[in-house]
Amino acid sequence: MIEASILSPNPQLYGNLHNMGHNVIAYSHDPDNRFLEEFGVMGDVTTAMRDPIFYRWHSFIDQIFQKYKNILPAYNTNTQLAYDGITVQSIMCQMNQRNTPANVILTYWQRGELNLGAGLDFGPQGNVFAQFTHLQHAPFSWRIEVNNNSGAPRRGTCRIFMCPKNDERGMPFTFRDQRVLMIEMDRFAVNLNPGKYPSGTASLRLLRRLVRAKRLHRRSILYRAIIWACM
Ligand SMILES: [Cu+2]
Repeated sequence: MIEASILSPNPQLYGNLHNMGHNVIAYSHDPDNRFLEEFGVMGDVTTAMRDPIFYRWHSFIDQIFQKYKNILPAYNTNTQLAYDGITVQSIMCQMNQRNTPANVILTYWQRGELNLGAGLDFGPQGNVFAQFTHLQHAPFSWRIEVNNNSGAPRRGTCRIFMCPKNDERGMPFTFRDQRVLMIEMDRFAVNLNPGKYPSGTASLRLLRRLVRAKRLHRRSILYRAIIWACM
């Protein structure tokens, strides 16, 4: 099994490829634990991204899914992907300031400071501050015009993805290549009353959801699998 969780049946038989890869790498310096070494950063979801092999391992897991999906028949866009009576008229994003152009978002570098004191188990006790520079973006909203022609209230899940249109030579991507480069920007449930109306959502919603999930994960290892699957 590639993405096992505590709910998976017969774990001894089906295994747990993604998570076991983390564990094997995390114990590669002391495989049979004869030196009683602690596990490396790949063994914990809060630190795994600090090891460069994290990205190689996740790419490998993604490729297994993509190889499998490539052998499946294409979805039928009428019967499997459409939502009867619901049509999206338009979608755009706009920064949360007056007179800003449509579909332009602003990113910039931001200096931050982090207290690493609680995460270090060597050296003197106390605060250890690290300064770092990270990518930030100006707040923006989505504006999605949706038409509900079904005559009844409907409920749906809105999922927004961002992906590059052109490759490094400026040539348009084929959809087959493009779809594996998509990043999920937001996901939320909506109630759609009959008629036509725009809906707007804050771009930070997804970030907040992830932060909440990470807090919950400390209490439940089920969330560990979910967060890893999201990364
Ligand atoms: Cu992983």
